[in-house]
Amino acid sequence: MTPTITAFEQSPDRGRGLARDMRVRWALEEVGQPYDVRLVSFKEMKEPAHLAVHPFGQIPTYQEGNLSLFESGAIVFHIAERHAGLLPQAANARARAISWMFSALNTVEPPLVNLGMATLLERDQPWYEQRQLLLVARARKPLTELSSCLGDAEWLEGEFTAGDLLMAGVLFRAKVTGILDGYPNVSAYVARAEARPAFKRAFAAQLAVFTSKQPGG
Ligand code: GTB
Repeated sequence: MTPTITAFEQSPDRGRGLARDMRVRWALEEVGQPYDVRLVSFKEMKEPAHLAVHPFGQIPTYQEGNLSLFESGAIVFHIAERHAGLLPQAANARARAISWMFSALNTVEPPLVNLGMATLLERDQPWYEQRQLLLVARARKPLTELSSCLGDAEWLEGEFTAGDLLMAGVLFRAKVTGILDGYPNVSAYVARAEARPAFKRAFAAQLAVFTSKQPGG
């Protein structure tokens, strides 16, 4: 059965792949699973029909038959469990890949999101510069640790896994802040991820949504 995911009808990122449907699209592309997309407006996201699928009224969601999922990490995990290619067969390697999935979302992403939001929304505040110092330091800590852990390796656990997909997905979103510039090996890791054909297909698909909504698109 073809799953249906949800994405912004009009993404505020103007097709830059920063919304979290990107990582779900990418996972589906990696495993070769075709999917449908239901586009939702901000208004629709807060209405009962969508809240029945996503308790927090957000995208992305994933529906397949009578299964409805929310949270991009849980969706990517589900895809990785149901298809070959994103989680190693060997139990220990699989468990480590899952650790990287959680660390991407629990350890690395939150301080990067906090920094990004502050840069976007708090510039006019008198305490902006002082808080930025703190937020940058908090965001750099896990990046520094990740950088030393990654070293010159291609991927975090030998082969590409769902851990890399989420980690690189999180880091890809943070690139716009410039914070990766101090970490050449992490930047190269993200570039390798972006060069994957599945990433490119996912990126093109979400960009096509934005382009189609433009005059003449
Ligand atoms: N923890 C959830 C998950 O991982 O699935 C978080 C989901 C989430 O943040 N969804 C956002 C959403 O639905 C879209 S991705 N927001 C609407 C709302 O909460 O009402 C976050 C996002 C939004 C916009 C940009 N942008 O414009 O650049 C980038 C990312």
